[in-house]
Amino acid sequence: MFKLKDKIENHGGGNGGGPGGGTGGGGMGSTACYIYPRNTAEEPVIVPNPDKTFNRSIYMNGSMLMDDGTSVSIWGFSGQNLDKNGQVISYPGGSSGMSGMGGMMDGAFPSVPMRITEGELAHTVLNVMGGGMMWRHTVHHHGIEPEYRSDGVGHTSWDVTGTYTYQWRPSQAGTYFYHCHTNTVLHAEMGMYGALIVDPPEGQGTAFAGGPTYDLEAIWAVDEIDPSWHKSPQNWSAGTCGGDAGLNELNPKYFIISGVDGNQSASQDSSNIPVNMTVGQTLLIRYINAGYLPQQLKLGGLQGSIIASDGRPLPNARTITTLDTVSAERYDILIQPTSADIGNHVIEFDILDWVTNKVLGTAKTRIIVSA
Ligand SMILES: [Cu+2]
Repeated sequence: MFKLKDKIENHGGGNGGGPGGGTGGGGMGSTACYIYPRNTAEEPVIVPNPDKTFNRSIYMNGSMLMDDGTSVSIWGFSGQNLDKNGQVISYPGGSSGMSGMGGMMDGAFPSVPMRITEGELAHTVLNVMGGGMMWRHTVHHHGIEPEYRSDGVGHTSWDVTGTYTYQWRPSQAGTYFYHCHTNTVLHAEMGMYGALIVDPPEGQGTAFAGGPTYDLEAIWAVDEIDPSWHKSPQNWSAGTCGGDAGLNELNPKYFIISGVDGNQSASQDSSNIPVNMTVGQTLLIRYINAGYLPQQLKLGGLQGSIIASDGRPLPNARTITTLDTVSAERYDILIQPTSADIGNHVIEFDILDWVTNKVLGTAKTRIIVSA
C-alpha cells in the first residue's frame, strides 16, 4: 500500500486538498488529489536512436459532431510519428476517421495511430504543456507490457508534467491501443486513446509472424459516449478529491466507430469507416472495444475468422458470425467473402448494459462486397 498522504498534491495553493475534504470542482488546473507526482530519480535510461518516435502532445479543446447535430467535447493526443532518421511517417488509410475535430494542432479523434514493427525500439515522447495549466496525463501502451517506468500507469509510476519519454519494444505483432492513464475513468471517456498496431517482420499485410496475409485493413475502435461526462470545460482532475463528479453513472447516448457516429455517419462512404472490397480479397478487421460496456459484433451475414486476440495469435482460428467482447479487448478478424456474399452487409456493434445485457444502442457501418 502506498501512503495516501505522499500522493496528494495541491496545485492551486488554495486548500489542503485532503482525500476527505476536497471537492473535485474548480477550473482546469485547480486542486487535484490522487495524482501521482513524478519521480525523476527513478526515470529510465533512454537509449538513443530509436527505430520509431511517437511525439504526442495533448489537446483538451476538441469536439465531435454527432448525427443529431450535437457537438461533444473531446480530448486526445496529437502529434507525429517519426522513423529512425527523424522523418515523418505518413499514416496510410483513414482508420482514425478524423471527423469534426475542432482541436488545436493536428488533433484527431481517435488520436493519431502508432505503428511499429515487432522487435523495434520505440520512444513515445509525451509533451504535457497545457498552455500554462497544471494538467497531468500519461501514455499507457495497452498490452505492450514495458517495465513500470515506461508503462504510463499513474499509480504504479507517476503522472507526467512537462515532457517525458516512454521507452518500449513490442515483442508480438497484433492490435493494441494506447490511452491516458491519469484520472483514467474520465480521461479515457473524454477520448484520450488511439490505435497501436504492431506489424510482424514481414511488414504490413501480414497479421503476425508466419500468419495469414490481408489486402485491406479496417481499424474499428467502438466506443459509447455519455455527453454529460463531456462538460466543456471539464476539469481534468474531476472526482479525484472525493467530490461527486458524476463518474459513477454512465448513460451513453452516442455509439461511435473510430470517432464517427454509428447512428448514420459511420455507414456513409464519406466517413472512411465502411469497407469496399471484392471477392478474392481478404480484409483484416482490427476491432478494439474502446468503451466501458460489453459489446456484441454482428457481421451482417458475413462469416469472419478470428485469428488473434489482445495481440496474441489463437492456436486455431475460429469462425464467427457474431462476437461478444468486453472493455479494452481487441480481436483480429479476417473476412474472405465469396461470390455468395456479393452485396451490402450492415455491420452492427450492439452496446449492452453491463448488468442487464439490454441493448443501449448500436453503432453501424458496412462492408460492401462486389464481384
Ligand atoms: Cu489524460
